[in-house]
Amino acid sequence: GSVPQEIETDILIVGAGFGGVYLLHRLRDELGFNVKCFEAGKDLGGIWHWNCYPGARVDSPIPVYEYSLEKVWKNWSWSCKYPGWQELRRYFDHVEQQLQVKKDVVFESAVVSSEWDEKRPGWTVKTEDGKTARCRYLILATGFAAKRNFPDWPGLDTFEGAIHHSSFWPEEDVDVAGKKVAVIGTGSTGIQIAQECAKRAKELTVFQRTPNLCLPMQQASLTSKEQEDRKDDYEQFFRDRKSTFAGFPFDNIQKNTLDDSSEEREKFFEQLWEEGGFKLWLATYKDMLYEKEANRHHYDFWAKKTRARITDPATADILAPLEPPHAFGTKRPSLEQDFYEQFNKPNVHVIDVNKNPVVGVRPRGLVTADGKLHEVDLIALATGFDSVTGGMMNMGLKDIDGKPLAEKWAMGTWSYLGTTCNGFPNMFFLYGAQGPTAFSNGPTCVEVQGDWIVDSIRKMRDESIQSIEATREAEEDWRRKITELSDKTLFPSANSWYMGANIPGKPREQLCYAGGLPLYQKELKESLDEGFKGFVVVNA
Ligand code: NA7
Repeated sequence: GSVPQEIETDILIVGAGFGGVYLLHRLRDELGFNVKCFEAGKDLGGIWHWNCYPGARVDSPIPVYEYSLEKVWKNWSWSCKYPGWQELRRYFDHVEQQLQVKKDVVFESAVVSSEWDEKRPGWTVKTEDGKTARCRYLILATGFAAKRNFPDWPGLDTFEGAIHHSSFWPEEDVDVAGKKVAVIGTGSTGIQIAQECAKRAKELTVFQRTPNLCLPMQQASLTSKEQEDRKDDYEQFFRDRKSTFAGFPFDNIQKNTLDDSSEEREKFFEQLWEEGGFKLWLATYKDMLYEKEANRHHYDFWAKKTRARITDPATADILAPLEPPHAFGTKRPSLEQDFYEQFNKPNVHVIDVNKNPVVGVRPRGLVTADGKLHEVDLIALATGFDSVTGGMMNMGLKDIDGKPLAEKWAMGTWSYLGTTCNGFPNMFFLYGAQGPTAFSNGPTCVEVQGDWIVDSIRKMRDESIQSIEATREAEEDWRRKITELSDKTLFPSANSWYMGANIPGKPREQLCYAGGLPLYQKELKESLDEGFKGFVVVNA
């Protein structure tokens, strides 16, 4: 049907991924609010709408990586532990069938401005194509990867082959068979693209800046029967999921790395390796992310296991060097299946762009500092995002005094609870800055934060509160907590997107809450229980 150019609604959500859809459903169907959603893409799914590059697959196993809503899980089953993007898209089709959210989502509507209107009071939000929405509450569910990062190489636009950023891959499948492919970047995305393309391309060259300390996925197919048999425990499972540090059904053990003998340690590491996924990262000794020596034991085990899979020693030195490029787990490890074995093929190469950087692009390929032209037909840019803060700073949000958020955050990030900002009354966000975002499973995190947003809005309605606005002091306190929690860990020592260090010129700071979900939920609860502690409350 036709979409009105002027929308009036109680609540406007931006983004229809995991977070946005959850909130739309709860606020509309449970609380009875009038809710609308602007979504830049053409369908539900957020990152799973955008990610259709070859090999795109989730790195958290189901049922951790799904909604806890019974209506959704009760008649859904997956084909495997770590589903690919096609299946995640089908999941969102199923979500739609169960929740009917689409009638309230306006697609292809990228938000370009948002201003506070003191008279109503509320927000006026505009989209690129001229639509306007007026709302009392504004919720940003735009995720941590809404702004792409491109290399600034001279000549990029002169390239005559195909060039695609991972999050903007063409809908129609790009066939790499018989083609020479370059993959730039080895984050989670680059690893997946390379692993997949190596099996079909004529030649594959991976341009690696930092080795990814990949963990074994241990993928497995699943039957519906197996899943149905477990469903009696799902309610408990989803409750437990919120009670661990990272929102997974496991946690680090209450032991330090050096408490065990080297034989015991080796045995334990082997077990975590066999179980696979993030276990060596998140179900290991409790001091791994805090103590250098403990961390080094993890790295050495990882390097030993990984080097054994790579036949050429020079290649092994690039992909899995003996000296750690950064402390283990201080950058996001990707999950792989047979990534390392690909480099044992004669047509698959890796180039260390730290030693030999790309200096420019020519019509037929990439030129490295040693003067070599690497001729390719397709460049896959897996160069990531202006993560966590970039998306929110890129949508024209202004505070009550008309000051852009991009200006407020130019020298560093300030929020309260990772869900609200001073100067932005009745605006909430989730899975973004200063929340548990980078250090927690997405669906768990958005439900934790989403539930708090729902509870807050319900409380405001029940108590006739017109607006809440985080105080500047509360923001300063929160920022201090973010920094203190992070400074105890080894995270600040790595050049990661967690630290804003992947984008030239971006302030170096911890962008996420490193205290774990239980402590985070305590903070959220405390603010609500103490009558919006840390907020200025205006009664209607
Ligand atoms: P990431 O994790 O930010 O990875 C981007 C990769 O691209 C990373 O290896 C970067 O190296 C590399 N990069 C970035 N710019 C360049 C240039 N100019 N030259 C060479 N290499 C470059 O993004 P992903 O999309 O893989 O993953 C994002 C998140 O999605 C991931 O963490 C999961 O949570 C899911 P660097 O490491 O900075 O040296």
